[in-house]
Amino acid sequence: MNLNEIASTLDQAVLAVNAIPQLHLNEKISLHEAYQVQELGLKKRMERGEVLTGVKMGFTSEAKRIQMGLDDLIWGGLTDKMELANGGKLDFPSFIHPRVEPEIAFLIGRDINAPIQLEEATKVIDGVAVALEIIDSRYENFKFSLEDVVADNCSSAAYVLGKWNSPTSEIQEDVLELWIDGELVQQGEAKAIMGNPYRSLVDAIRLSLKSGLNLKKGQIVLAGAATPAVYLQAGQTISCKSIALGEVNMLT
Ligand code: OOG
Ligand code: MG
Repeated sequence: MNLNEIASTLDQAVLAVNAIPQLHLNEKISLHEAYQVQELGLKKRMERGEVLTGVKMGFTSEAKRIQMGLDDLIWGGLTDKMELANGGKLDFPSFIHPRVEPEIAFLIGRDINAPIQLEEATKVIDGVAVALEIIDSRYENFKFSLEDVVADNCSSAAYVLGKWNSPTSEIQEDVLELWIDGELVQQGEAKAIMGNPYRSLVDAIRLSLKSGLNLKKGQIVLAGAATPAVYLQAGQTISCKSIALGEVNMLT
């Protein structure tokens, strides 16, 4: 298969809500090619009218790297079709085997044209919020190599944003809690994300610029989960809560 055929196969898996075998079992592609497949896949979404709303970072915490057995930072694209309103209901049948992660989101405050330093991070954002990320690998059994998951747009499927807080909110000592049906199922420190979640923002900017993607005012960055992801079932109430940032909810 050429790269566009791989992108089509993954795109079809999304549309048909049907998992496919891992690519690397049959086909070796490089990490660079995997990002090209990701871009081709995002292009197909744009051709259907979806609009890029930002980027998500993956494997930014030890907890996630251990859960998935992979060791490198990854990033993928988010679109407006993936956004669910706070308190909204996920269309569960349109996902293959969704998992949820408690996350931190940043709202980009100005058009980005150059990499930034960690000290500048709060200056380029307009807000910070708790978020829920729903990931849904297009591969059977949610198993993949690094190249596989990058080609699959890093399992991106949906996200829910909480209320934006001031960019200067004190998040360094914050703890993110994931609640399902009134039960605390995961909790992780914000600083489990690269020692400081703002490092994830700095890297999101650096990596997306390298691929020719300039984040724009109003777009978002998801910093990556501080805890392992948890499988969802239909009929649940899900929340991500933090002392500093408030909470965000969804139903399945
Ligand atoms: C890949 C996406 C990882 C995160 O927050 O680390 C991710 C996956 O685990 O399927 O979203
Ligand atoms: Mg995530």
